[in-house]
Amino acid sequence: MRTQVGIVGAGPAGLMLSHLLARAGIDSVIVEARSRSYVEARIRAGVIENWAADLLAETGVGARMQREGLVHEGIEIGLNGERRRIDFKRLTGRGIMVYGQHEVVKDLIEARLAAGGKIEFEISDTSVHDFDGDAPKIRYKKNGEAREIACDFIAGCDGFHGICRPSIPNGVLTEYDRIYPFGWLGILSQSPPPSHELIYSYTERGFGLYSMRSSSVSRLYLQCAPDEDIEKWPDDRVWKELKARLGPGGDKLLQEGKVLEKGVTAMRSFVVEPMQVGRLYLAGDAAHIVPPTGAKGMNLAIADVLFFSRALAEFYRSGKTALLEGYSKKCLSRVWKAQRFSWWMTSMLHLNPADSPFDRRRQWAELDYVTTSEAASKSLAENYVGLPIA
Ligand code: FAS
Ligand code: PHB
Repeated sequence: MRTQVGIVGAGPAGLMLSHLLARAGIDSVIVEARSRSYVEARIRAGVIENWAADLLAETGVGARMQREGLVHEGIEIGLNGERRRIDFKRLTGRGIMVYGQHEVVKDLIEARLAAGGKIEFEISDTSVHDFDGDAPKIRYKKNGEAREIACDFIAGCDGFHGICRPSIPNGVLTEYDRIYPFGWLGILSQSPPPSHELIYSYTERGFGLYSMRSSSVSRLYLQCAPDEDIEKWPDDRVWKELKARLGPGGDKLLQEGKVLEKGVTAMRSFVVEPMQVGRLYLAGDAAHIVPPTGAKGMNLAIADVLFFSRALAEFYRSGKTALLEGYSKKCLSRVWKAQRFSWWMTSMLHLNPADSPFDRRRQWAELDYVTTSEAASKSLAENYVGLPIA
């Protein structure tokens, strides 16, 4: 098989890249290890930055998001139960879209297949070759049959545990990594959220996040140990702790319901530099991971592939390679700002077991400052809704 751009991975990065390339008249093929039903059911991110929601809508894949998504104009930060609102609309003129990542994936898959796009699901033994030249190849197996895609470029959109980044020879990449001493225990529940906006709740018991997918489906998280044993968290214990981390009166605020999904996610900050080697370009989680406190993961993936699609469009239109050569620098400028914000939100809101009493007082002062200062809350707001996409 031959195509212009071979894409490994049908997550938000790979699917959005294929969609943007198709709109530029550039052919691509996606190879995906999992089944369509698996990737469409994988519950992950929930917040779409303002510019990304506009991009989905402007490029024709945002209709259901605009119908079913929730436009939020702020969040609340809880300080041991006292909730203080950060008014995004007043501070930045913009809001966010709350719409599950798995819904975005469904919309993109449907759009790609309807447009005749090629997505090979349930493949195995993926490998990438010859990306140091101008005729790279992707090899894989489908139903046990060996196949090969000859292409001009390979997009490594295969996430943190994919094969593209590890296929780059030793000594080329520099890795930056920070592991956090806590994780999140998350549930998806058939129950109404405690508020119509997200609550990021700091308490002396630990952090709690109260998000949602609709007015009747909640997405709720508890700070826990990074290797927390989920077996020790039956539903009633999860509900009890979620209520406690809303502060006094939390038991009246949070209604219980059927738990549809439960899982523990560890937390890390990770970046590789550069994000391109020869004709292999890394995008999304294949190149960087952020702790989810800043709701940046999926949004960074979409930004990476927007930049890559512009670079490819310039190349195929004019033969110019300036944007291709500048891909990594362009992406990393945004990635590192999102890393900073995600680290800051995570450090400000979570109880770090290594913290001293001084650290706890300093942390409280930071929360108090951010929620009462116009300048500080504006800084949080502009990062949360999404820095301008140039
Ligand atoms: P993805 O990991 O989404 O997609 C990569 C795709 O490549 C997958 O479909 C995978 O099956 C495929 N693949 C991997 N290896 C392959 C191979 N060898 N051959 C073919 N295909 C292969 N972000 C937030 O903002 N908020 C959150 O609450 C949040 N929660 C998360 C929870 C979990 C458990 C995880 C792991 C991540 C979470 N994230 C969250 C981050 C997440 O949303 C990512 O940022 C987002 O999925 C990035 O999209 P992609 O880069 O496309 O990578
Ligand atoms: C979610 O709704 O899954 C979500 C929202 C905000 C975050 C992380 C996750 O910071």
